[in-house]
Amino acid sequence: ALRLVPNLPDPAGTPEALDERAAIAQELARTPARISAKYFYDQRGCELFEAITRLPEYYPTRTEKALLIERGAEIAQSVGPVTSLIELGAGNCEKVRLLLPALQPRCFVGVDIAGDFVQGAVDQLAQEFPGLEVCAVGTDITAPVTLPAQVAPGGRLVFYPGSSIGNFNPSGAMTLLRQMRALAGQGGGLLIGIDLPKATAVLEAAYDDAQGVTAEFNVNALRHVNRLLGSDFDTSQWEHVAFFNHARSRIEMHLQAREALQVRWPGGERTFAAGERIHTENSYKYPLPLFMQMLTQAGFKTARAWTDDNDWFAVIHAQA
Ligand code: AVI
Repeated sequence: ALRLVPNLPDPAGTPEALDERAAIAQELARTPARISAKYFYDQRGCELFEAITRLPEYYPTRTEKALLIERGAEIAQSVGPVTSLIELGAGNCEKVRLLLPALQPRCFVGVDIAGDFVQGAVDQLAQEFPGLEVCAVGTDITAPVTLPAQVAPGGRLVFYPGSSIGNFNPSGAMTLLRQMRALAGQGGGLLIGIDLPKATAVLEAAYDDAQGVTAEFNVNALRHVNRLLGSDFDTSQWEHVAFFNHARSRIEMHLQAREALQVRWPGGERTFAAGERIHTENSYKYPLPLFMQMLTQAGFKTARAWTDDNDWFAVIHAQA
């Protein structure tokens, strides 16, 4: 197994870490305050997200996995021969296991902002699939991803499952789609999962589960920010809020102050009124025809989609 993790997280005190702290503080100081959804994913956040994917209310993961299993042969036929399979936001590399037997790539690259977490996952994958070259790249996928030199330019399939594209705003999603087309290169492709609009009650339950795992996932971002920024958020003062914004076709997650409070960090502070919110995440639900148009606009040549019987989720193969 090839071990390679460029762009490791910056130790505190480097210019990058200072920039990051300044960016977090700036977002906290605005009204409404924001915390980027990328701060969900510290070690505990990754574990909580895994727990979310197993919740009865959180339909996207199991619906997508069922599609990859049941339509796997058709998907593999549409995709054709693959040399390098590159998964963005690979996390625990669970879904790619469903594709590896049919696609038989020579090399698997797991890219994730949580570098250590994805390194562990690709190491595990290498043990399960002898002969598969693996590597982990710890980076924020919103910047163009630099692949290790060992990854051949031809025969690439970029895999972006889980409907994570929905966590970007539409213009950010378009930028990302263009970057993914560039990463796939001439003759390559993209296999992407997207969550589709559906009954509000189904959507809202998926983001506000009865066991409170999503609430804990949301609140955990405050602990992560406390470590990065040196802030003193008290998690018991914050409540999880999730709802579907129809006008924008997106689930919104917020943290709402249970009481009037103050948060301090080195070089800054702010007060929150009781009921004031910090916006932590959007999860856009694109109608399939609209998303197909976005793929065309991003320069993909053809696209084919597979959906489940309820039309809740789609897996799409687009040719770069
Ligand atoms: C990672 N992403 C696709 C998840 C979603 O459904 O938007 C993140 C998530 N947030 C709350 N639950 C899950």
